[in-house]
Amino acid sequence: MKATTCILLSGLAGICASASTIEPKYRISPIDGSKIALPTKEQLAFQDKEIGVLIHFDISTYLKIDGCNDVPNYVPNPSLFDPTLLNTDAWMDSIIALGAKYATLVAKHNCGFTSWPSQVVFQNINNQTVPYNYTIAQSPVRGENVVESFVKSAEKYGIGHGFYYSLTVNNYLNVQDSDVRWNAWAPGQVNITNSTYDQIVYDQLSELWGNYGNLTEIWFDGGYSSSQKERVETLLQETQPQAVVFNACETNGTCLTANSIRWIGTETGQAPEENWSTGVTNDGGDPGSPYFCPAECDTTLQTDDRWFFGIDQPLRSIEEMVDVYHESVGRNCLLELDLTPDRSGLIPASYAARYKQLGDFIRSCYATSISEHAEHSSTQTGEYSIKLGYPTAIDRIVLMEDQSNGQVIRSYQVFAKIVDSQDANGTFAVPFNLVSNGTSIGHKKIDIFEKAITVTEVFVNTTYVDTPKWRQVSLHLCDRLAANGTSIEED
Ligand SMILES: *[C@@H]1O[C@H](CO)[C@@H](O)[C@H](O)[C@H]1NC(C)=O
Ligand SMILES: *[C@@H]1O[C@H](CO)[C@@H](O)[C@H](O)[C@H]1NC(C)=O
Ligand SMILES: *[C@@H]1O[C@H](CO)[C@@H](O)[C@H](O)[C@H]1NC(C)=O
Ligand SMILES: *[C@@H]1O[C@H](CO)[C@@H](O)[C@H](O)[C@H]1NC(C)=O
Ligand SMILES: *[C@@H]1O[C@H](CO)[C@@H](O)[C@H](O)[C@H]1NC(C)=O
Ligand SMILES: *[C@@H]1O[C@H](CO)[C@@H](O)[C@H](O)[C@H]1NC(C)=O
Ligand SMILES: *[C@@H]1O[C@H](CO)[C@@H](O)[C@H](O)[C@H]1NC(C)=O
Ligand SMILES: *[C@@H]1O[C@H](CO)[C@@H](O)[C@H](O)[C@H]1NC(C)=O
Ligand SMILES: *[C@@H]1O[C@H](CO)[C@@H](O)[C@H](O)[C@H]1NC(C)=O
Ligand SMILES: *[C@@H]1O[C@H](CO)[C@@H](O)[C@H](O)[C@H]1NC(C)=O
Ligand SMILES: CC(=O)N[C@H]1CO[C@H](CO)[C@@H](O)[C@@H]1O
Repeated sequence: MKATTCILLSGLAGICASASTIEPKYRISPIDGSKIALPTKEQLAFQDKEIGVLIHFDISTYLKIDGCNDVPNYVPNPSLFDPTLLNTDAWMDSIIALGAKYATLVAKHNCGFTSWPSQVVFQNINNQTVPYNYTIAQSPVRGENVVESFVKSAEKYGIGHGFYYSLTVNNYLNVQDSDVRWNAWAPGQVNITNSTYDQIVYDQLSELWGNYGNLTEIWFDGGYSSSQKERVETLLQETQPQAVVFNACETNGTCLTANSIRWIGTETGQAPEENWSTGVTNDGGDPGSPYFCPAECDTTLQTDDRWFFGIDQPLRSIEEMVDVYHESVGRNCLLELDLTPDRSGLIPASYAARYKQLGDFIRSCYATSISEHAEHSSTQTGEYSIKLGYPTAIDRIVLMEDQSNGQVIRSYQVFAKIVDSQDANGTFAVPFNLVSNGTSIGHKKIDIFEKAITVTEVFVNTTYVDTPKWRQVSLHLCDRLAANGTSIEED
């Protein structure tokens, strides 16, 4: 049952037409004169979070189809929304178990249903003032406010919170691609003008951005239209200047805010091997771009790119999710994993177990490093060395740049003195062997070697556009849990 392939429509940011108001910030390389894009402190703090969740819970949770995408005449009855065990603290248990540091809640998806009791009123086509009455207040759980409960829980658990609100589709208002359709009105829809639609968007964003504290992330699914841009930009500056905004840039660099985050271009959770913190296109980015704009890899735990809870929808295996971690966070991309409360309002137990399993793997492999007590040193020419006191088994390296003055490393090579007993012949006087190499490091790069090796020394060499500042270089041994495709059931 797979109706849509790309429910989030994330890549469609390029629909806004007004001129750029955000100038890129960069400095000039003292080495080759190239542009080095500079981050905002909010972007750096956001990249540090590494893992977040995108919570899909809405009237669509009660549908067979995965949300109101591509069904413009469908307005599900609000009486369907009936989470009898709703508890947003319970959501936080899974978020903490996964190791996520921020949570972005779908507050309004494409059906138009708002999971907070929106007080917005507007004029319909006959100039009557009517309420936006397609909200949780029209559902069986009237009196509840999912948005408010979620925010309180997130604050209680120390998780950054944000909102997803789609500006381009609203079935209740008969809107597709940011335009009110003139024909084909369907039951449950109200009749408005295009300018009324923009006003409703502005008023609802004012409620969301004005009443629920400082947001960590704002998620524009499919971007925003040219007629919406200016007021949205002003509201953003007035109410949430510190928020990072997903999909805030057009591919030519017209951005809503300097705190922009870009889409990686797929919903599989995989960044390209080479993925820069800079550039505004929906892919691996561009080391020469003057725009600092890190990528986010949004993906699902359920199979088939299913974002809302699906009855009997299988989950992706732990092996696949471990690969997703390495191909997102391990490739300088934020991992934003879908979190899927079911129709009761709770995270199903099997899902909760899988989130924890993934979090447990990440902690067991990366929370401590085998090289913590080794001798670390770096040079002014971009080299980094780790001398271990004794032959030590490792199977991977974690590289992190300090990007506060921009991402400067352009390529690297990792060498190790390997002393595996069958090769070493009792002497440590072995040469350095190349064990991994690559281009972009940025916030984090994880290289997993072909097999575990015993080493006495590891040496990293780089090319760069300014002397690198290392944040962390560490060695780890995690073996089977991390090998791509290796089954943990093989125990
Ligand atoms: C980006 O493209 C839009 C049209 O989509 C145009 O209005 C805007 O001026 C362009 N900005 C730049 C910086 O080229
Ligand atoms: C609604 O108000 C607008 C502007 O005041 C006017 O142009 C329009 O004719 C009115 N529509 C109806 C149906 O009265
Ligand atoms: C929504 O408001 C309209 C106009 O006031 C009204 O006709 C309709 O019955 C209301 N629907 C619900 C579910 O309250
Ligand atoms: C809204 O604008 C679009 C694009 O200009 C147009 O096709 C549509 O008819 C308009 N809708 C209404 C209700 O006027
Ligand atoms: C919406 O407005 C159009 C144009 O005025 C009209 O043809 C249609 O009947 C209206 N639909 C409803 C449900 O009011
Ligand atoms: C929200 O952020 C502003 C700065 O943008 C800060 O002054 C304010 O204290 C913050 N509020 C909370 C509740 O953290
Ligand atoms: C180990 O040492 C022996 C004796 O010197 C030599 O014949 C052999 O080739 C060495 N093996 C390796 C792998 O270097
Ligand atoms: C990594 O090393 C291989 C083998 O020497 C080489 O072909 C490749 O171009 C290198 N890649 C990078 C990004 O340096
Ligand atoms: C490190 O890179 C520099 C510059 O490319 C090069 O001169 C040097 O030989 C490299 N060192 C090693 C051990 O590869
Ligand atoms: C990693 O595993 C996936 C399936 O989970 C497979 O498609 C892919 O080819 C594997 N990659 C490598 C490098 O083994
Ligand atoms: C290895 C890889 O896929 N690199 C890609 C990184 O992103 C740039 C920009 O999209 C691509 O050109 C590279 O192919």
